Amino acid sequence: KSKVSVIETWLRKHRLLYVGATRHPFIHSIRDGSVDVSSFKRWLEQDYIFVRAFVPFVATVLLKAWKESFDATDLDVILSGMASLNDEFAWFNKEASKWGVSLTNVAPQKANLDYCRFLESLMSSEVEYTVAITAFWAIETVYQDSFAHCLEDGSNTPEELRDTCQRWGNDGFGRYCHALQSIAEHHLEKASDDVRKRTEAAVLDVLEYEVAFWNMSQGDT
Ligand code: HMH
Repeated sequence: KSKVSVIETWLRKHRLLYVGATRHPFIHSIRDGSVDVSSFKRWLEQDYIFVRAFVPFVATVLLKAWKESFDATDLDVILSGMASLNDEFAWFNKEASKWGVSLTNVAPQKANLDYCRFLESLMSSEVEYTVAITAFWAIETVYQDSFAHCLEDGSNTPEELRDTCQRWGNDGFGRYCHALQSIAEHHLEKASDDVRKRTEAAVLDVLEYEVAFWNMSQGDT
């Protein structure tokens, strides 16, 4: 008999919130081509700031994997994620010049500051590896699921936005998210009820911060 995974159970239980984070009106507007250019530019500027804060978070996940996991593949998968963040900065700079956006001196908006502060709380050495790696999976998966939706058959994503959607919506990024999910699931299976509860709460926090981030991009902060 096949047992439903911990993560699958949570995704079913919190379906509405997950759909809210991955099928947001901003994503729909990209997919149907009605996206407002100023919203897209705001998203680009703000996401650059977020990704700058995401790097040290991923570094702490890597550190915890090294200390707490006996499986060497954890480290490999997280390291590959860090390597792609390096490419991502080159991409942000290229994309910013394409849209005539300057990435220096952008003021982070409230939803972004709140999300970055949450990331910072997860960087604490008190936060267990299971909590951190699962939050990491959730953060990456929201973008993967959202942007892959904009590339599906029947989507009407404008040509100039396809590069952005490809960045997170491509199959390789999808496989990477699945690898993160397997790692997270493996640790959740072994975790205490207390750690599991706190991990579930962190995943819900991620989903809520992601919704607020999309809202901010559309200008309704
Ligand atoms: C807000 N969530 C946000 N930005 C991102 N770049 C990702 C997730 C994926 O890395």
